[in-house]
Amino acid sequence: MAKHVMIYRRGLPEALLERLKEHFEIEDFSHLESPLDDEQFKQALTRVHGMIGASVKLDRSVLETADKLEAISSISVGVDNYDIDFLNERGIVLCHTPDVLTETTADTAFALILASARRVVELAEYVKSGEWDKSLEEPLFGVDVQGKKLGIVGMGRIGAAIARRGRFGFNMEVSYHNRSRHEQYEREIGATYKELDALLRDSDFVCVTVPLSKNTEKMFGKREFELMGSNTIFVNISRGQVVDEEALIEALQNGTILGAGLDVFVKEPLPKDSPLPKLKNVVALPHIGSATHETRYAMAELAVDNLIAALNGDKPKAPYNWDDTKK
Ligand code: 8YV
Repeated sequence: MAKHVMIYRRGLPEALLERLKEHFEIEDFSHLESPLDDEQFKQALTRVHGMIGASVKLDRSVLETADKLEAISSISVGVDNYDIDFLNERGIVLCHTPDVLTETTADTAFALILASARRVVELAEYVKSGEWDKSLEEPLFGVDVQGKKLGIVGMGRIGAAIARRGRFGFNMEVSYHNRSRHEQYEREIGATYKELDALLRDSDFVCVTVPLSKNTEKMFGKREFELMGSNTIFVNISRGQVVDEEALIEALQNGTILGAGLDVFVKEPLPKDSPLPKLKNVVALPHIGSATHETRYAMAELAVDNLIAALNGDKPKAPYNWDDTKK
């Protein structure tokens, strides 16, 4: 009998759905905005061997009844929606989609750096609303990107791709902070390792790419924004929860920092009453990090390959918690 696979949140391109159908019985819940409240979804959890999707918090309480579950294939690189300890206890394989989204996500970071520094959104709005009636004067000038100091917090694959853009595309002086040093990036990109406080103090642009974990939750608060100072632009493409959002709003309103480019927020979609998108010194995007046609297809394709391999008992291309000793 074919194994059952659930698609939760985020539909798959037709060709990839067909591939899955060749191998498995599909239970498609991708149309639900809040699957966790759905009775049929809850019942299906007790039947499925595999799950594929993204952007739903599948913690212990949700998966408690998923007795047959062997593998989850997340269409994301971030794995903060999963309880890794629980998955390990149950021997459930978790796969994700690194590499294929690295360059696109780094492009998003750079779009935010440029848009914030040169006030692209604010000034495009100024033209659109018909306010442009004389040549631009100083109050509307931006700040340079090229030649400035770029500090990357979290030097993984995406951090390194941002660093390359800064160093080789914009002649920036790059420093980074990471749990461990990456001498390879230091050689290749000429990035300098710094302690976090020193990096925050010294950088014109602070770009955050750390994964969300207990250690990184609210890593950026009042103290960190004060260290950055009034000439610094803060860019976050990782997860909203790494920031104390109240402190960020205050820092932006008070001019403690110059501005922010934000792709991620504590609550997504951003609540309508959030002051963030209304602030002139904020460029806010709707979590577009990897959202291009090409990259989202590549992510879905890798996720499908991962799931087929995992449910066949083979090592997937991108497992997150694969235990070689057990297979
Ligand atoms: C996606 C991401 O938005 O891969 C990640 O971790 O944050 C983004 O690429 C994600 O798949 C959530 O839908």
